[in-house]
Amino acid sequence: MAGPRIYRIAAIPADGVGKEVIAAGRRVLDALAGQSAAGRDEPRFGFDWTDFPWGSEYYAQHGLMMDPDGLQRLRNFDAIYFGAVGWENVPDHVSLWGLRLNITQNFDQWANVRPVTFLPGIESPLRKADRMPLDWVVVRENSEGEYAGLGGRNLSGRGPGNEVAVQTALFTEKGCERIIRFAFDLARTRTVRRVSSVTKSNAQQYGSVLWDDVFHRVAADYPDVQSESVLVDAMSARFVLHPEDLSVVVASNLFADILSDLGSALAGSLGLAASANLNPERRFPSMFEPVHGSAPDIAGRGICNPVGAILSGALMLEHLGLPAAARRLQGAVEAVTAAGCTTADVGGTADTEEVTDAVIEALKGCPGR
Ligand code: GGG
Repeated sequence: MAGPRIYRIAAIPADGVGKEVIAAGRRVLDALAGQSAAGRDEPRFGFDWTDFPWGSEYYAQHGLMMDPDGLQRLRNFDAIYFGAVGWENVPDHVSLWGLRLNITQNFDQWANVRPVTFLPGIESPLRKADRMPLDWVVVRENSEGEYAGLGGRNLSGRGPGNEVAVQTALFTEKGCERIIRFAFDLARTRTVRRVSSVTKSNAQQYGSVLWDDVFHRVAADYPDVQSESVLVDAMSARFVLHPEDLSVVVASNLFADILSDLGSALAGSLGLAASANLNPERRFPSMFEPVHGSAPDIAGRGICNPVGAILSGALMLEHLGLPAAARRLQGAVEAVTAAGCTTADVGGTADTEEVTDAVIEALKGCPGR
């Protein structure tokens, strides 16, 4: 009998609760792999983890968020499992650009997929969530837009109060087209085939209008998928008032970042939200991380919500070609939240370890569907 397929995963817990949730997610993924067996509807598999100590503590010792040759060291992994970045000893823009954006941009992880999932047993601030199924995906352009990193600060030599800063958003036809096509392709896999594109093209007459033009051109190639263009302010209201209309929401880097946080909060907590930073061409490893940040207020206390990291693990399984295992993991998480085993951010009394143990236990009763 052939041995299990071993996936090489780079683990970068980084800062704050990132360390706790990545440890939790790894325990769950290893338990799931341990259950994989011939006879299930997937091959046997396992994980070979390599830890990288990068982050703000590493910065305190080395003056860098990651090794200078870090990207080369990550290059040949099957995937990256990432925690969270940001701590008080490093300015946020230094830690973000030095680690998370260093990886997403240099590995051309241009599609950031952020499902908004309403889990059973989790209270949503939306009354509608009790009456109807809600479920949509935010697709974030992850390589350019407002995160292109173009601009500068100057003229401070003129004296106090005279400095200027320019921050330029970059919209390329190629960048717009690839993320918009990705969104339409994703919509074709969903029950409701609809793509909502979000811009601010009344005020942003260059970048947003180019995006809209590309969107309308690409939409013509997908006559089987409904499409609409919505301003970001209107879409914020739609998230709250008519979320049942949403299936795939595609937007630029900044708008989708903000909208996906809103979506996670509407689903109950940022601690629940999973994400995948994909290089769809697979020229580079893709990176899977919870949407939440390092949460310094609760870090180190063993009470953070591991669900976002665990469900990011499910997205990683899908990417690795293990959809049955991903479904089993999703089912186990749903069983645990439905049973009321949840952390304080969603009103529960369980700690990180108890939720993690409960997911591992639930896996035993969750067949691949
Ligand atoms: N796990 C997500 C994370 O670490 N986020 C930190 C953060 O500040 N992100 C801002 C961004 O990527 O736009």
